[in-house]
Amino acid sequence: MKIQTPTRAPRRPSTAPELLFGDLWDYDPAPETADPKLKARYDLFIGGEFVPPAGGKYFESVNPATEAKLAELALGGPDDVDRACRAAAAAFPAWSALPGRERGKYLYRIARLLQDRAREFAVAETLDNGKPIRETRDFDVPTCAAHFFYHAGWADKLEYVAPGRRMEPLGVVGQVIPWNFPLLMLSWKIAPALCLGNCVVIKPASNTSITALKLAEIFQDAGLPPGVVNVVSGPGSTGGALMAHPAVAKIAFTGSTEVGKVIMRSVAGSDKKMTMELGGKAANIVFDDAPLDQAVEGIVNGIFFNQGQVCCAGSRLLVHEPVARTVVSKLKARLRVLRVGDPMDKNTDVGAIVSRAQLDTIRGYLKAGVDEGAEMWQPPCRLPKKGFFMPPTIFTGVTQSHRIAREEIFGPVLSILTFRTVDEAIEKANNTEYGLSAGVWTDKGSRILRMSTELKAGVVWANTYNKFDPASPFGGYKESGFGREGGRHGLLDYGRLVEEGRP
Ligand code: TAP
Repeated sequence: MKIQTPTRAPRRPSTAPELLFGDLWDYDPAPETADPKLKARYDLFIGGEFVPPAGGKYFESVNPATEAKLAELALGGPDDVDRACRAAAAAFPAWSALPGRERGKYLYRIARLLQDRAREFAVAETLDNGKPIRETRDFDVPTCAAHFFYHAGWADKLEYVAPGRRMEPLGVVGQVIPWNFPLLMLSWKIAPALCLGNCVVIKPASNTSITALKLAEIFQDAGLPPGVVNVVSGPGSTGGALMAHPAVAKIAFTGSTEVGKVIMRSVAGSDKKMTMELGGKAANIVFDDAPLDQAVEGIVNGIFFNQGQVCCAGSRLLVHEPVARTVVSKLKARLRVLRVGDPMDKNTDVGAIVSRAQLDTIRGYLKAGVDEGAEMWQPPCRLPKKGFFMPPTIFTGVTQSHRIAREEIFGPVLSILTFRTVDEAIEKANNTEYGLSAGVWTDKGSRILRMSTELKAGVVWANTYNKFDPASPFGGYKESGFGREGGRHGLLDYGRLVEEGRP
């Protein structure tokens, strides 16, 4: 009998984000073909049912890689927000009275059902957002499920969130999320809220609402009681109406610092509890004793993962002067082999920018960088004729006063600065109004300890970048926000602490 041997090399185990780039030996140009099962029209999800918006209006969701219409989404307004908040308030007494272990079963079921439909959700997320299928398949969808699993595990152990004290749910939680990780941001918000017994009204970003509404189908299939989670799609003003709604006891917002401030001003004086996950301008710091090839992979992952549309992106590279030339030259060689293009091709490293407006913003920053005297470099690459694409871009000769070194670009653009001493690296890294994350590349453990103490950043990665885990709290300093998401600390933000034996 003839024994058939596989002709292709076996696939490397792929655990994004560290394997996102340059699996050239594994090249297979076939695009992902799983059916995303999109509906032509998505209604609002209120009280456990899909319902049309009060105003009867719909808006289009567009595939940023082709500019083709994907679906029509309900344009929710203040009346819909009110309906959703009432549904959540009505569901709260029974949901919060359930024993934690019963709530945990729902979270577990949601995670399992998402795993069952993982491929479909990955394709839908890639079509809606433009991020490479490899990222949605290996990172966004599994990490979203992991957050539901993690919080399912906490639900019957809530007495250990704050030992000696009891956690009470807050009531109706109003949540607004951005477009860069639509499913993942949703899981960071909904899973801890439900775990503690709160009910949720969430507004996804208008550019990327499809997977939130698809997940509502899973909430139905999981038998989640009506009103426990409500999804209201719509523009920013709908988010504003949700944040200000009198039934909302807690606001959880992820988005830009600018909009975060608008929301804080709008609810000033109320007793709403708040968490704000806002912008960033992280320093990724490479010392001369770092393993340079590994550091270059970390730099690439830090700024080109998700086209740089990442709040904690390592958008400022601070490189030690003795190795600056070597690092820049290795980086350029690496960027020459990144694949930019069709996000549905599993070999694509850099997909589409989420919208034309965001592409224009990024282009504006490229112009500002050149106008202010920095030197721009892009690898040669052919971009698709349609869609919103931007080649990976680096700037050298950047000073701290340049806009590209100070402002959040939210695109695949790296600003490179140099330093001579550890003190100078710390001073430059902290010289920003933001404080969400940082990266340090060095062989010295003592230096890592010092840097992680002195860097004013919520997360400091050492000899790695963009590593996430549901057990690890995430959040900012300064204008990057306040409150934490993930881990035990994230749960603390979704409840009220009550001393044992007291009302
Ligand atoms: P934003 O423009 O701030 O939008 C975020 C969300 O707020 C969207 O759903 C948006 O709706 C809504 N919104 C807009 N105006 C509002 C208002 N006045 N009141 C209430 N909601 C309003 O941010 P973005 O462009 O989607 O996302 C990028 C930003 O998010 C970056 O600054 C990034 O750093 C930040 N981000 C932070 C984190 C963490 S964890 N810190 C994580 C991811 C992203 P529309 O979509 O309809 O405009």
